[in-house]
Amino acid sequence: MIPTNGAARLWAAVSASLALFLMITVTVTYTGSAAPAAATSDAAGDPQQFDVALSEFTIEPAEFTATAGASLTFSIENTGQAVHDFTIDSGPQSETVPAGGSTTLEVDGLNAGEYRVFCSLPGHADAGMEGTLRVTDDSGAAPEAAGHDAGDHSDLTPEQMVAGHVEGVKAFPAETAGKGNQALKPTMDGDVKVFELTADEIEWEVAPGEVKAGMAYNGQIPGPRLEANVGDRVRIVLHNELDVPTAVHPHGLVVPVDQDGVPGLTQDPVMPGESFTYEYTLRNSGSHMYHSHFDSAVQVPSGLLGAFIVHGRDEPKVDLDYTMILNDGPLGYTLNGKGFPATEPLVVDKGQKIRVRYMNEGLQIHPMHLHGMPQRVIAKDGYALPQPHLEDTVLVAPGERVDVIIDATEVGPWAFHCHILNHAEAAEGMFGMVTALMVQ
Ligand SMILES: [Cu+2]
Repeated sequence: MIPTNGAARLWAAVSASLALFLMITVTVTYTGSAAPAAATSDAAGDPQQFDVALSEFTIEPAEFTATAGASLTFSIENTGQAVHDFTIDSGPQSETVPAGGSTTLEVDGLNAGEYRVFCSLPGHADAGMEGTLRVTDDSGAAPEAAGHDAGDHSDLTPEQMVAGHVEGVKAFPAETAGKGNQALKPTMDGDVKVFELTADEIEWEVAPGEVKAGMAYNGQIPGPRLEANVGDRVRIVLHNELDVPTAVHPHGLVVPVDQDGVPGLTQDPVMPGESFTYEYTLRNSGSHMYHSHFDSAVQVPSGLLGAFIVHGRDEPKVDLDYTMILNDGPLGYTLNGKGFPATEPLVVDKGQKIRVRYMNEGLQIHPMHLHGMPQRVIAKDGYALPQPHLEDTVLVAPGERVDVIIDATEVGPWAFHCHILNHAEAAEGMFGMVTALMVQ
């Protein structure tokens, strides 16, 4: 769905004010303020080793003390549920570490000083993943601040902050390569609807110029949207072109256990180069998903996920039926695989009705807040609620699907974003889980 010219004009007219709709959260920005020094010839050159544990949202320990000029080895373990890294203010940075993973960061000869250490993933430092590395010289002289105080939340001038915000909003919706969640038309084999899914590693442009390593079904993140009707017989043929094993789990669907896609429990893993065929009859309608169930804390946030919508009887009539898949991890904070300003606006006319099917494939919760109009919550996990109710902020936990109806009664460009604000905005402007509902 591409906004019309009218919508784009409407958007441009009020773009400058949109930035003010969201509370500004500030994050620390940093510059390389202390160049690594050559190791000195004294005892300071002895190697020093530190164990570091990363989790949501702490770095343990939060304080390190080292000697100037020494070779420092940080043995880093990610004990959390999300992807993290370990970054030192002067520039050295570990590779990103998946949940349960570990890595090592070697740093040679830092100058005496106080350095901020943190996780560089958007929002993680603000959420608490930061600490201090004190590097002292032999003289025991008090270290000079080499980085920035924890309380010094931005190097940006007010004008630079405004410029960043306006630039992002002006660029919205920004063009990027690749589009996920595209409807996949099945082929028919008799009465069976056949969907072919090929899993492979890809490069994915999350936001303009921001290309990240991901995993995808049919080259798109989220994977193609599967749609069928309750009572249909479907066949899902998975081809594994990844370098690692995988499998597909039909999340939310009631299927025979041997179709549940859990390697080791219900089937063998699908090895690189192999294929696997699932076939079942759709028994329950609603907003469901399919995703990898192998090394899933890596494969799902990396992109091996998609919507599986089963249409039933008595569905509400709407003008726009919009699937919004939430994700967090190696691709950052995304809506349908893209971060603001590359997210897609929802464009409707005044008086129209929208159904949003939220699906959370990430490892974190995301409270989705729409400005201007309430959201009528009609279904949870594909099951109709006996008593629909209104909310303006709809919490979607990992694995959950929540369906809402929005009556587009108020004209204008309405901010629509995750209300964990560091999933949506930084001092430099909005990013990640932000889009807009544009009512013309
Ligand atoms: Cu969020």
